[in-house]
Amino acid sequence: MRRALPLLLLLILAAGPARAHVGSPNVFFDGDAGPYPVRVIVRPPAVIPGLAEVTVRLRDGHKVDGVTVQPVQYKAGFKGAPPPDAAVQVPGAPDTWSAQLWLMRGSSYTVRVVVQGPAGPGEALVPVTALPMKVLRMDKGLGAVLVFLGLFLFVGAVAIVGAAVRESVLAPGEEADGQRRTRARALSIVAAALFALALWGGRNWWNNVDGEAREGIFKPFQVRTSVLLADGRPALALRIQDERRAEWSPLMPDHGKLMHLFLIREPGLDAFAHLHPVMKDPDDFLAALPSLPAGTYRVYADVIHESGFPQTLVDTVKIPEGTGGPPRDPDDSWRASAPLGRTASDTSPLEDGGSMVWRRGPLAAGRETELRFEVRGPDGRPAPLEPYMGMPSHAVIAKDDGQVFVHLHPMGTVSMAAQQAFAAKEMEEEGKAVPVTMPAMSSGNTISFPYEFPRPGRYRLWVQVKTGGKVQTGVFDAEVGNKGAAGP
Ligand SMILES: [Cu+2]
Repeated sequence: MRRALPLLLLLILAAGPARAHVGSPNVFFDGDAGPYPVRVIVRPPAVIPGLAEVTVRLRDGHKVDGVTVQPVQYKAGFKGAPPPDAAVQVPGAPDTWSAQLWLMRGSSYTVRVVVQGPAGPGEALVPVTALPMKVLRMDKGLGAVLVFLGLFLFVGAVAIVGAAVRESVLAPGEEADGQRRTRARALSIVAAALFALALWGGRNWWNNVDGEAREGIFKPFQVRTSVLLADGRPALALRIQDERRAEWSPLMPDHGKLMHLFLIREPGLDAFAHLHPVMKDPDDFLAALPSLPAGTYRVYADVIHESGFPQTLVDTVKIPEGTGGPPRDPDDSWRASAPLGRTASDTSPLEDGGSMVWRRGPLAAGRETELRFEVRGPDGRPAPLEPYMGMPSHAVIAKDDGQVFVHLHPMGTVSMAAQQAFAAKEMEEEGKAVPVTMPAMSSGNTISFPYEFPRPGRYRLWVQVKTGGKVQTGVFDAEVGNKGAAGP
């Protein structure tokens, strides 16, 4: 036992955290739980089933009596949800509560957050997508320990067979004769072969299970984009080519559009477009192309299913010279700018002669931050913001290598359409009307986005607002350091 203890300790240590970010999976929500303004952060697990970490912070420092969180899977509904878990007040941060939730299936969920306080209960729905994003790798040290233990068992089992054949029927102290020894040796070899066969079978079984897990890793729908002539001008055509299409629930509009398609020119990220393709048939989308410099563009198309499940469809497309013409959708917008790295300024000129200023704070990967911007008119005075597709602002953040793309709003990364889908379900099942957070427009000329850069590196940000009836896009670059590099 004394010898087993360090080994056991080694096993426990070796099984420590193995988490990596894929894309930008963490969910941010700035909104209200009834009378309480809250920020909810959900860090979904990378493997399913897995534990999601939920943080609920009272944004104006409210003192409340308790917070519960409950995972509600879309298909199972509110009736089929497990009972709510009580969140624990974080020591030293009385306005912050934290909890862990098991997400059992790859699906769209909402986390129902209920705050109990002096002003009564308040509820918020925070949509979260649980997806198997990776297969956990075995730690090398743990692997070595297991190989050693396996060898030990194998040799031990063969030795037991040999000893049993040789000595089990002998009286104590009696020596085995030559015939017994020979038989023991022969049967040891047979036993070793049988055990090896069993190991080989086990290996095949494991490879099957592992292969299934790898196939279960979520991949968005496959799409093919191309440029073709429609009504005499170049247009971007996107076709969904995926077997799963028929089994999944149909798409629903978010901010009033079925698809929000973003084009980002490679490699300098120096041209950007935010288009709203029109559905020609359930698998075909078409958008007239605005005037963009020719080149290779990354395509990111945001869609959301009626189950509240969002996807970003990804492709690349070559855009030729000679695009342009009036936008077919008045909410389409585009912007060309200097390549990544040459926009170090915190002030970005806007199309109308005004400017947008980034009130930049320290940026570190994996650390919650507030991206805050101010909009000024051509006269240098604060410019009042008008809603752009129902939001005070839309922002897109992309990493230079294409590995991170996120579309966010002042209310965070959650999709309003997903929130509404769950609110409608709650109304239907429980007759309870949960007000869906409507983004406040009262912020004057300032907007801020809750976010956490998933990994260090170079990023570009496009921040879109509407002033004077026109969409304006501010362009900023960010160098994101390692956690810990930016001070406490
Ligand atoms: Cu948006």
